[in-house]
Amino acid sequence: VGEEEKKKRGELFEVPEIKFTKLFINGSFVDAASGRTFETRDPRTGDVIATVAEADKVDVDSAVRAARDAFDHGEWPRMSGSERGRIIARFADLVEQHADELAALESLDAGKHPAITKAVDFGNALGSLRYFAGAADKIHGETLKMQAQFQGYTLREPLGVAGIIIPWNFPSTMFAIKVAPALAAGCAMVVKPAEQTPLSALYFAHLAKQAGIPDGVINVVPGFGSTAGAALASHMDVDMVTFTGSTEVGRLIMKASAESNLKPVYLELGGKSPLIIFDDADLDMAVELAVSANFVNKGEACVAASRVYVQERIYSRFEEKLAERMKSWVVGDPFSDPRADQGPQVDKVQYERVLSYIDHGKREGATLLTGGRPCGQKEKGYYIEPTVFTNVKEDMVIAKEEIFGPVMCLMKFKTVEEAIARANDTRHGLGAGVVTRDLDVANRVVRAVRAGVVWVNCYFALGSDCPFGGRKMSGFGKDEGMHALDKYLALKSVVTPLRASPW
Ligand code: TXE
Repeated sequence: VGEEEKKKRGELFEVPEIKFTKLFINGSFVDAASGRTFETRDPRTGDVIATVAEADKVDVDSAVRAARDAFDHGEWPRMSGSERGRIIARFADLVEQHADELAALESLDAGKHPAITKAVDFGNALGSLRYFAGAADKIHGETLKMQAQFQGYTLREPLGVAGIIIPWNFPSTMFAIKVAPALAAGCAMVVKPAEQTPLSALYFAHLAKQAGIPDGVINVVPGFGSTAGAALASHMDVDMVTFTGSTEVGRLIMKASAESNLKPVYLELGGKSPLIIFDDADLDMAVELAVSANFVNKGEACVAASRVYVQERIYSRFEEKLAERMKSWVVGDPFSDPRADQGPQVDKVQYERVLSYIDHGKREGATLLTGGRPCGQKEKGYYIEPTVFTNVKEDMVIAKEEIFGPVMCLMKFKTVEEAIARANDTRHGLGAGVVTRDLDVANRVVRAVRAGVVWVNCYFALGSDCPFGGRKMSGFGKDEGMHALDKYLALKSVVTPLRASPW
């Protein structure tokens, strides 16, 4: 099949032109006040893709001022919900019209596969924009009966200026699942994309303006965490912060809130999610789930099931099948090889971090079933072989800490009780999976496991109406679903006296 045919089939994407590299403040693309820029790199080669304006505290101040003004005096929070919904839906249509270009841009910046990015990342982003477009006119309070002489009602009002700090693993999805409910609620916002992947958020900002979202409602300030991110988290005029990223930075954000204006913060942090496979499972399906739950998006997924527990009786057969399956898993350049299942890690820091975990696993005495080495092409790019460790002990670092790369830890268990206890023996609580044909066993695990989402005979199944967010040190607060709106709304109780009634 020729290149033209592949393009038509959506299998080949062109490397896109970079159009937006400045900060987006109050409806305009502007340079940083300091004039400084930073480089964003192509993980396939390590080469510079573009230099991007670098926001620091001064620029964050300007962006917050613009958002404050749009919220305090602008039309967005005062508009009817249905009008806001109409504009958000238009924004979604524009994103859809530019999905090929956006998917290619995102893939270039983050080392993803453009066809998968278009289907999955943008599928989720569009789903979320459209879901919250539909929710914008369905935000209402309750009537309160109260006591004999009083009655009351609640108003759910837009909270104000939202600070949105997002990571680099699913930049577009993260942007949409936080920006869409904030828009529906009537908030104004400042978005700080990750320094590794600033490009798609800037493109989104341009489309938001075209869709008719008023100036100042969405501001985007690419820059580093310790400067731009920290300035947003500690800003006195920011009314809430929603953050997805590392546990360490989650802690810093709570601290910044405590030491500034006590703004509510919502944190979606790392995980070390268990996938429990019982001995009655469909073995082929179980292998496929374990593979996708660990190696999709090169393992850069907060809900990756990096602890796979397999019941004793099927353990060796599972191991054999898994090793066989991995032979056909392709690591390669997602732009030139449409068959590539796995691209490069997002940057050099993550690449080295994942490799150091792999070394740790080897030193701690775990056995390599597959992978375990870097596999860059011509010594370039941040590629790592999909790696499966067996003989993993619960107290090994690789079984405890989030690796955030293509590394699976395989472990054996005997009973349901043991599986549940080991699954819960972690500081994290983001996702969990159970594979079995026995409904009673599935239900026992579902009820007992402490996680934000539990998948039965599937994994990674998410959707715009499915609340997503963790427990324990995986954070708190939900993205997606109607609950997500609560983060961006203030609940006000209103009480009025009841005059003596004639009957
Ligand atoms: O995350 P950071 P990093 C985990 C994963 C990964 C590790 C480190 O284990 O290996 O974290 O990744 C901004 N104040 N996850 O270092 O630093 C930063 O600029 C305010 C899991 O890249 O947490 C970026 O926009 N903001 C995770 C965002 O925080 C700050 C996804 C995330 O970066 C800041 C990513 C500060 N002081 C990493 N410091 C998930 N839950 O999916 C940084 N930032």
